Amino acid sequence: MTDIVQADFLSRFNRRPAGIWSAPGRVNLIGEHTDYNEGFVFPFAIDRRTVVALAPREDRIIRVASSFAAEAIEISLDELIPENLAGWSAYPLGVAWALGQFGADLTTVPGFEAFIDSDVPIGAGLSSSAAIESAVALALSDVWGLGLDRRTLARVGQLAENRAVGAPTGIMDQSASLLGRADAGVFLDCRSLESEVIPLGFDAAGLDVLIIDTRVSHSHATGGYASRRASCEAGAAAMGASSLRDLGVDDLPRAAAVLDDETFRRVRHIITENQRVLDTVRTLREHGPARIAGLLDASHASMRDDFEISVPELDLAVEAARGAGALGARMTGGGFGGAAIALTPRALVPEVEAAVAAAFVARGFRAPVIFDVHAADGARREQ
Ligand code: GAF
Repeated sequence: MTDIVQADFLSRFNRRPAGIWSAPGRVNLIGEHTDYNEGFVFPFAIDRRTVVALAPREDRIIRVASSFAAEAIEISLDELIPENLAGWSAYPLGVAWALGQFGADLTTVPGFEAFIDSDVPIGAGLSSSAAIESAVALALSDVWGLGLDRRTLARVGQLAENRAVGAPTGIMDQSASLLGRADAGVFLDCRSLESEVIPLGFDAAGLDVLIIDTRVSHSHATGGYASRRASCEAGAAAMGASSLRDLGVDDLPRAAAVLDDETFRRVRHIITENQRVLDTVRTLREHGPARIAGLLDASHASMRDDFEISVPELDLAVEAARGAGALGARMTGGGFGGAAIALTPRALVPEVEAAVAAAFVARGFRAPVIFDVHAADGARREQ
């Protein structure tokens, strides 16, 4: 893809880029909606990437173009505030603005031109947005000579998403995209931002991670995502905690007594999901990847019944995959659409794919898109 992006940059801007950078999408193995509760997550970067070719200009103009939109967007650094940003360009331009909040002097840095291409599916819950943010953040940190570390670049991407895109999301997706490693997951403490790269061993165990993209579209800038976040904050406050991270399974009886039923179930999801992340990491280390399957199933049930962020298509994907031999399955990402993952013995992949496709036909749902992913390296400079 780097050759194509280089050629696209050349034909769009009539010159060669100064460099090419890339960043992957992510799958969250487990730990959903725990990031903004200062809890634990365990995602991995995937072998689908966003590539950005970029070159500084001699003036203060920014021009961004991409393979997924016809028009190039132009803006001056002097006008670069979240309120002026919209559409797809809010992701790269939001990052440029957010770097200004993390030390870049936007009154002196040069403008730039950028061309972006990606094979991370958009709207599938695989963090195509974080892939753009991470690639652009790394590129601009290099070109503007900022020397920011990856943990800070993740916060830059999150701030861009929160302020320029308007989605009140946590730090997980950008962290996975920037810190991922081949065949490994990123175990992240979202309070301290300490992270550990932990080998997954799926390939060696003969396991594939299947993505079942339901093609039910979702947006975290509207509706359910923000209301779940608000419930978590209300639940923590009612329990006298600064965040749900401070509560554990021992606090559940008191939570049941103090909270209304809906808030209690939201809180119970977060408390038990944090525990499941810790259990997944321990189980993986002690017993290998096949044994984490039950935790994936339990995570899905908790999101379906307690956090109520699943949809019928995701539930069906999980049930059909499990029925055809997947060891464990769960929806992944923020919910209300997007994709499920199914941890599947390689020999059973054709059966699982066929069973899921047939189940969708039988229920009259739009055909899902099914493919496998592998844990890949995080953001990097390509050229
Ligand atoms: C989305 C958000 F961007 C993440 O921060 C995280 O909250 C996730 O939903 C749910 O776990 O991907």
